[in-house]
Amino acid sequence: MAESKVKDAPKASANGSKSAKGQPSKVVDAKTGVETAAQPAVEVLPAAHAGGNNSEEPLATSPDQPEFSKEVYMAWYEQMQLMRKFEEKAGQLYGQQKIKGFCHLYIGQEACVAGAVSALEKGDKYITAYRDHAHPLALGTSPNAIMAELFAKATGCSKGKGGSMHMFDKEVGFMGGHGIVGAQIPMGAGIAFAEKYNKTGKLCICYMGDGAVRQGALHEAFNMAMLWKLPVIFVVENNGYAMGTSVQRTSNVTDLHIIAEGYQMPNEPVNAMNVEDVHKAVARAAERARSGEGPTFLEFKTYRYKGHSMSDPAKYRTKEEVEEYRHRDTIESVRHTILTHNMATEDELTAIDERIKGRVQESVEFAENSPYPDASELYHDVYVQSDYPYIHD
Ligand SMILES: Cc1ncc(C[n+]2csc(CCOP(=O)(O)OP(=O)(O)O)c2C)c(N)n1
Ligand SMILES: [Mg+2]
Repeated sequence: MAESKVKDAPKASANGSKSAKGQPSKVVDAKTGVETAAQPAVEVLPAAHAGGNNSEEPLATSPDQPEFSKEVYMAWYEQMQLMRKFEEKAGQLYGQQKIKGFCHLYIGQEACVAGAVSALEKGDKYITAYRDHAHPLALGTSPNAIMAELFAKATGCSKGKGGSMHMFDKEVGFMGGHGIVGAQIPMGAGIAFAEKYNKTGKLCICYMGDGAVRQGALHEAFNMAMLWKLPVIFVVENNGYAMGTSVQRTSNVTDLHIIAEGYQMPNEPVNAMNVEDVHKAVARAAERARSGEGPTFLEFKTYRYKGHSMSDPAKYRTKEEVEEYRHRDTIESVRHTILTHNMATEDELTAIDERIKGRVQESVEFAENSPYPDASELYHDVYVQSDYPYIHD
């Protein structure tokens, strides 16, 4: 078994019967006999998800006793701060028209990736939609290569031909950013099939947005993934909106994880403003996948602070709603835990912040000084098969 990215991160228990808090991780429905993941108590979330105002609630991550080691909290802090600072800079550069085309920022959703990376192993595969800068950053792709991709430069991780929505880095297990809503769902199942077929012991975690669960392909993929017990973790990042349309306006079912019930697929909601909860849920699902029990569907209840893309002024939601989520910001929560439990001092965290800002600035300089791809690149990487017979000059 390859080691976990964050070494001290606790794994789910070996027999799979208990969660990190000692709660059962599976429940059996008395009527149907169907075994599903236990539904841990998920904190009631603010307006976009529950229609309530919880602004008086404390920060998401400030337990009396930290559940994870100092190394884990520090790794989460660094990873999420890198994602945040990188994207803040990308947003600025987009405003200056140095980055063109589409650009969808992940700001606010960082825990969805950081908590998964700490729970999974090297060699596991990740696939997502077009909101895809954070995944490779957390997996270890050089920020230079990601920034260069945003600049459409030849040194980018997709050779400057993918742009913001189509980051790829096979070396770290990142199987891409995908622009067609829901397209990555059957691909995620396919990757998991390959892992099972090749007996690698690895799994695929497949992210999608709340808008994507309306795609027919999801149902076909869920059916086959359950039938063949594929090692896949499907994750819906329910950030409350698909572009400007709220979940409530598009679906009778607003607790999206229960969509999996039709396939008897274990599923659970997760408060994804809390990186610890994300880690624990992914660890439970990974254990299930690796032990041959098949897929899990996790609903990450999360929020994006910015508009859908850079061209969205986000007039469909109130400032108060955004503020409610900012109040439970995942990076601030981890920072709070680190300081409260003397894992690091303010000065040490400030030094980390400065180092990250320097790293981001370095990536901008690298991108600016890199060349654009040569015109001949147009014909490369279109098909895997180099002698594909249907390409004509
Ligand atoms: C098949 C398809 N239909 C429509 C679009 C246009 N489109 C791009 S993003 C988007 C909304 C998706 O929202 P969601 O899945 O919730 O993801 P989020 O942006 O919130 O991360 C739509 C409809 C598309 N890219 N692909
Ligand atoms: Mg959404």
